[in-house]
Amino acid sequence: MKKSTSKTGEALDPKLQDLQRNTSDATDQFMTTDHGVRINDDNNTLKAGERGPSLLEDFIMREKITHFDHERIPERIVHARGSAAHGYFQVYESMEKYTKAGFLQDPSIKTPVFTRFSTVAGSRGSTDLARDVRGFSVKFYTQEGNYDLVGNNMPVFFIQDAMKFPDLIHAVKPEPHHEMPQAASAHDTFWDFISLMPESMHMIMWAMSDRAIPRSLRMMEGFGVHTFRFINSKNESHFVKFHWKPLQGTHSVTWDEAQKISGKNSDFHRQDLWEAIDTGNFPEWELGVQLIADSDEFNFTYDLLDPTKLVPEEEVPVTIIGKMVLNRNPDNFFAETEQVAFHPGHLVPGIDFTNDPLLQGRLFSYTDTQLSRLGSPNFHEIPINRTVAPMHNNQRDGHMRQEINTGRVSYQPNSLGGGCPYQAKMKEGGFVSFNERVDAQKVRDRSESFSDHFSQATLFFNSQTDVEKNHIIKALRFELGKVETEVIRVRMVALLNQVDSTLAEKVAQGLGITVHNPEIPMNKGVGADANPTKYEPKTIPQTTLSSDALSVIKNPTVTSSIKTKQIAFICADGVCNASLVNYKNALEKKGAVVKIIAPHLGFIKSEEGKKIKVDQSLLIAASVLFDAVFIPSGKGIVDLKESKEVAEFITDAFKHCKVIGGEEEGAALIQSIQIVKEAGKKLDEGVVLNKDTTAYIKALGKHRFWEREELV
Ligand code: HDD
Repeated sequence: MKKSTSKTGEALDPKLQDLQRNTSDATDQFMTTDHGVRINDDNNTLKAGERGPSLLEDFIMREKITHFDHERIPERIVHARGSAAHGYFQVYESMEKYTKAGFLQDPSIKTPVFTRFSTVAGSRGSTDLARDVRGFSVKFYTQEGNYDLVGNNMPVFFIQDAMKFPDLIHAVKPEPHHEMPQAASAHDTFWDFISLMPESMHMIMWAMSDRAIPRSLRMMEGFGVHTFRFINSKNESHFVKFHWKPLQGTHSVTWDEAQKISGKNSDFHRQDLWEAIDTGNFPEWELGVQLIADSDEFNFTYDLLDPTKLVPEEEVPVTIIGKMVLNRNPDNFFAETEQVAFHPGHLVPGIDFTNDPLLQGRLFSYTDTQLSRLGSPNFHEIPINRTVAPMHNNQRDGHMRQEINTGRVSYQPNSLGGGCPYQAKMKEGGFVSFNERVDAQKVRDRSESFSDHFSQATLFFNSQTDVEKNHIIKALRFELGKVETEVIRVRMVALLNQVDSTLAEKVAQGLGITVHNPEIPMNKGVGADANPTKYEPKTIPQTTLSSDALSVIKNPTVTSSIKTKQIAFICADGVCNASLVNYKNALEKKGAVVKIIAPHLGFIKSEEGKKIKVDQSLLIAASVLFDAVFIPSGKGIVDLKESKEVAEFITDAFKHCKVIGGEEEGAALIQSIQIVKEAGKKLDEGVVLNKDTTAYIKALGKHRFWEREELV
C-alpha cells in the first residue's frame, strides 16, 4: 500500500490515507498476472504455431480477457452522471447546545469528506449541462462513523411520499419504447406525470429556473431537503434544515448556452471542478442550519415533514456553522467516484430522522440499491466507503469479503468471546434513536397538512427578478413545446394557473393555447380513479409574499470575486502585445484564467515581433465555454473582421449578457458586429470598450448584464 500525500491539498490523516487510498503504482515494477506471476509477452496469445489456432491453456490471455469482460457494473438508477472530490469539513464553533455529533464540537478538528455532485436523469456518459436537479452528497468520515448528507441543489422535492419515486423516475427517464430522449425532462411521459401531480408544482418552479443549469458545480447551493433532528447530550431535539452556501457565489448559465455547451464540451462541469482543484483554487461551501425548537413544530403554515416545502430564511434565519473545502481530486474515477455509496441512513449520534415519508422511504432504498449496483453486502469494505472509526460486529461472509475475522464467535450474546464486541451505552457513544412518541393507527394516506401544493410555488415565482421569471416562462415553453400530446400541455397550463395567472398566460401564449381549465387536474378521469388520497389539493388565494434568498440574482451569496473566471482573449498575428499583456496580467492578478484564442494553434507574432503561444484555435473555442471575452488592440486584429467564428463568438457573448471588452482595433471589431451595432447607444456597462482594466474587472464582478436580454 502506497502512502502518498495529495498533490495540491493537505496531507491526509495517515489512518484515513491507508483506508481510503488503497492505491497501487506500477512505476519501476514488472507486469504480472493478477496472481503475481511476471508476464513475458503481453502482445501475443499462445498459439499452435505462428499462424495456428490459439491454445485454451493460455491462462494469461484468459485472465486478461475475463477481467475485461466484467469491467462494467450497473450504473446508478438515478444520479448516474457524477463528479467528486475529497476535502475536509471544519465547524466554526461548537454546536454542543444543539447536537452531540462529535464532528460538530471542536473547531480545531478537520473531518475528511468525499463529495459527489451529479445530475439525476442522465446516464453515466450524458452531458453535464442537462436541465436537471443536481445531487449534492457529502460523506463525512467522522471518528464516530460515517455521516452522509445526501441532498440536492434545490431545497424541495417533486413528491411527498417515497411510494411515488419509481413513478417519477420512470416518467423522467428516456421513454421505454425507444430510449429517448437522453438526460432531458422535455418529453411526454415526464409532463404527463407532473401534470397529474399538483404536489410537484413547487419543485417544478425550481427545476424550470436557472438553478437547473448551474455555471459550475462549485457555484451551486446545496440542501439537505428534509427536516432532520439535532439531538444534544441532554437528549433534547431541535428540528434542523441543512444548507450549503458556495463561497464562489451562486451562478447559472442561460438555456441557449447550456445547449451549446452540451455540444461543445459535455464534460464542462466535471472539467471545471477538476481544474479548479488541480490549480489550487479549492471550492468552498459554508454549512448553514435552520434550527427550530421541538415545541415550534406546529407553528408554521406548512408541515415541517413535507419535503415539497422549504422554511423561508426570513422565517428562520440560516446560521452558518462551518466550512467544507474540496482540495483533492480522486486518484481513480471508478474506485472512488463510481463506487462511493451514499445513504441518508448513515447517521452518527446527535443527528436523527423525522417522519418525512419521503425520507423514510429513502432509508430503505439506498442500501438496497448498492446490493445490485456494487453486488455485495460488503460494499462498506470498498476503500472509499470504509469508516475511519473502529468497526466490529457479527456480520460475516458474503461476496468479496475482505476482512478476515478471527476467532470462533460471530453471535451475540456469547460467553466464548467474552461477550465481545460490546454494545455501547448512550454515554459510551452508542446510537440511540430519538424517543419520539408515536401513538397512531395504521393508515395508508397523507396528512391534510400536506395538501397546499401552490403557496410556496407562488412564493418562489414571486421572489424571482423579471429576468429570472422570464427564464422560467421560456423553460416551460421549451419543455412543454417538446411535448406532443396536447392534453398534457393543457393540464400543465391549468396547474400553472394555480401558481400565478400571468405565468400561465405567458406559457400558454408560447404554446398557442389558452388557459381555460380552472379546476386542478388530478388523476381523476384518467384511467381508474387513481388517487385515493383523502385530501384534495387546496386552491389557495395567490400569495404576494416573496423571499430574496430564493432568487439567484438577488441572492446574497453572489460574490464580486473574479477568481477562476475563464476569459477568452481573441488574438491574431499582429496583435498588440502591450495591450494583451496589460489586460492579461491585471486579470490573472485577480485570479482569472486567460486563454489566448487565435485562428490557428502554435504561436502568433505580435506587432512588436513577440512570439505568443496560442491556447485554443477559433475552431475549438466558443464563447459559451468562457465567462467573458476581450480583444486587444493591434493592426493584425483588423483581419479578424472577416472571421465568421469571431462574429459568432461576440454575438453569443452579447446574447448571453457576458462582459465583452476591447481596445482600439479590438473595440472597433466588436462595434462592427451586427448585434452590437444594433444596440447602438443602449450598450450597458458590460461592454467595456477603450477603458482601463479596472472597468473591465469591475464589470466581470457582476457576472452577467441581464438587462441586455431585453435588447436581444
Ligand atoms: Fe435519491 C441516489 C438525492 C429521493 C433513491 N439520491 C441519490 C443521490 C442523491 C440523491 C444526491 C446520488 C448519490 C451519489 O452521489 O451517489 N434522493 C435525493 C434527494 C431526494 C431523493 C435529495 C429527496 C429529497 N432517492 C429519493 C427517493 C428514493 C431515492 C424517494 C427512493 C425511494 N437515490 C435513490 C437510489 C440512489 C439515489 C435509487 C441511486 C444510486 C444510489 O442511490 O446510490 O437509491
